[in-house]
Amino acid sequence: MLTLCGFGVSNYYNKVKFALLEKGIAFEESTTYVGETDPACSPLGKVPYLRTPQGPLSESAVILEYLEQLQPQPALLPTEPYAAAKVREISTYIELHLELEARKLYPQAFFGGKVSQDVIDRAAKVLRKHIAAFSSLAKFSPYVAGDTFTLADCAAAVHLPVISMATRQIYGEDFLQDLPIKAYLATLAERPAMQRVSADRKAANQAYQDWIARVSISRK
Ligand SMILES: N[C@@H](CCC(=O)N[C@@H](CS)C(=O)NCC(=O)O)C(=O)O
Repeated sequence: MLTLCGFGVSNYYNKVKFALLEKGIAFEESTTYVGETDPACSPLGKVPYLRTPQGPLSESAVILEYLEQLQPQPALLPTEPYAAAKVREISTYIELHLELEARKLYPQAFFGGKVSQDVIDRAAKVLRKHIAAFSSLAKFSPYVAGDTFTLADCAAAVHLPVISMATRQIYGEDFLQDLPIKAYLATLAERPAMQRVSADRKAANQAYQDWIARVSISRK
């Protein structure tokens, strides 16, 4: 049995959970917050990580590729090499060029912290450039890489809404507003796997807030 470690509010955790559910792979969940991770499983202390019968595995993109090889059907990657590479390209743009850049804003956008004006200004420039590049690749017809649901949708489903929220919060403008994100998310919301991820995320939110409160009290 596989065990997915992390917490249900994490976008990277939900990306892996979405893929597990779409593929119908049996798994257990182990709630593990940042700071409580096992260094033997996640050397950088990040979540999610997966415990497998053979050993642990970290990095969500790697985990998705593992799941695809572990159980090829239903396929979330095309078999044709170029088509598969295009799916990976879109996933990489979302995570490396959009999410990682937007993440610089999260402390202020979501966690009551402060980000310097310099970081905010620079992120705006970079995000606008990267979103334009992503827009030239993304299809939304109706899935992010074309007419078939793929691994890239597991990433897009969890990251794009957070990027919208962060830019709205910091700049007063949703930087993804020119993309058909609303219709795209509505299409994904018809999928039972997405419905489960969304419901579990809502349920996990209170436990996460309680954990944050406990941790901040114990640090005082
Ligand atoms: N590249 C990693 C990113 C995972 C990640 O950043 N997870 C966040 C939670 S959403 C985390 O663990 N943050 C704590 C940290 O970076 O130390 C992956 O794809 O798994």
